[in-house]
Amino acid sequence: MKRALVTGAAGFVGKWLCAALVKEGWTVTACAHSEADVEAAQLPGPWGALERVTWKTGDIRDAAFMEQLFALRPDAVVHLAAVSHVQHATLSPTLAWEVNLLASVQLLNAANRLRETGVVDPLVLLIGSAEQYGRQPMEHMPLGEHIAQSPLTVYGATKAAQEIAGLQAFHASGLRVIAARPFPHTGPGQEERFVLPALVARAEALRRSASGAPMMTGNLTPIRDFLHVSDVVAAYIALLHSGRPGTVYNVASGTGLSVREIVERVLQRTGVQAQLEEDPAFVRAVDVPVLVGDATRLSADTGWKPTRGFDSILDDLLAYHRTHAATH
Ligand code: A2R
Repeated sequence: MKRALVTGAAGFVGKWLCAALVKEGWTVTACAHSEADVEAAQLPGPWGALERVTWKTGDIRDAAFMEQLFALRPDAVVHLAAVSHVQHATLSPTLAWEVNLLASVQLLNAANRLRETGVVDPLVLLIGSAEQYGRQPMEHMPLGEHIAQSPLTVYGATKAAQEIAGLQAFHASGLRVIAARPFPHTGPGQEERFVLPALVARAEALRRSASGAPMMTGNLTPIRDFLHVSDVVAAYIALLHSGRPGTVYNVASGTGLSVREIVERVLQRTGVQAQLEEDPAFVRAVDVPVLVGDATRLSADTGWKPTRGFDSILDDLLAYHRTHAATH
């Protein structure tokens, strides 16, 4: 049985990933920021069972904590912990650089030291972001991994830097690092500060109030490529099995939808008719206009393919929102 260490395990993707790894027979050490995060993560949800996970809590910026985690000699590490929200990183850039880059460098160093013992040669899967590409012309869509990174946001820059640090460790010492660039993903359990759960909550509020009020939105023109979190987690596990160390992989559906189309589909699935109205409060000062990814490399190397279409993602979010809103 192989040992996996997952950082950021109590977060949105972490819960889905830990449950999927346990189901596959991995022994999972789940690293969370706080006890409160662990308690929240253990509430039942569609991500699956987390009873067989061993939790460790601490700050990944703390070198002693990192040593403690690597003393467990993981065969594979999936590094999810991050300041994951674009606006949060913009508002707290120093924190974002500390967590998304410096703590990752610390993790890579600890992995390297474990490798040097000759006991375990850990595989490190660094989770980056499509935001690393930044603003790209339409003719570059769908974006392949060969397109030069040009991050526009602090968040994208921290993730690009994390990837460079990871690949440098691979080139310099042979540490088995794989870098994933996931495009936007969503699903049950994602917080409502992220766009799709927020839109679903707003549409549901309109349905319940039957007020005929308009649907308030942010900028309707950006184009995004959305995946269900379960497909993203399947991609991460596929990379642990057959990804090539030293390689960067997009995790993407390859299909772009404008925010306008997305909002219209949300209203349609919710059963609400409403005018769309842009609210300056929801519009980001800096936003990447188009992000659509090409995951050919991931599919070729691992056989991965997304299984959930956009409407099925929405229906899942809606069902979760309805039961969750009813019980909270
Ligand atoms: O800060 P908290 O309590 O929300 O915990 C977050 C955790 N985290 C940390 N853990 C230990 N030490 C830190 N200094 C630290 N800072 C943050 O990482 C949270 O539980 C987790 C990230 O989960 P989410 O914010 O829910 O992100 P999500 O959507 O699961 O994304 C996973 C990865 C991230 O690297 C994203 O940047 C990427 O996928 O898209």
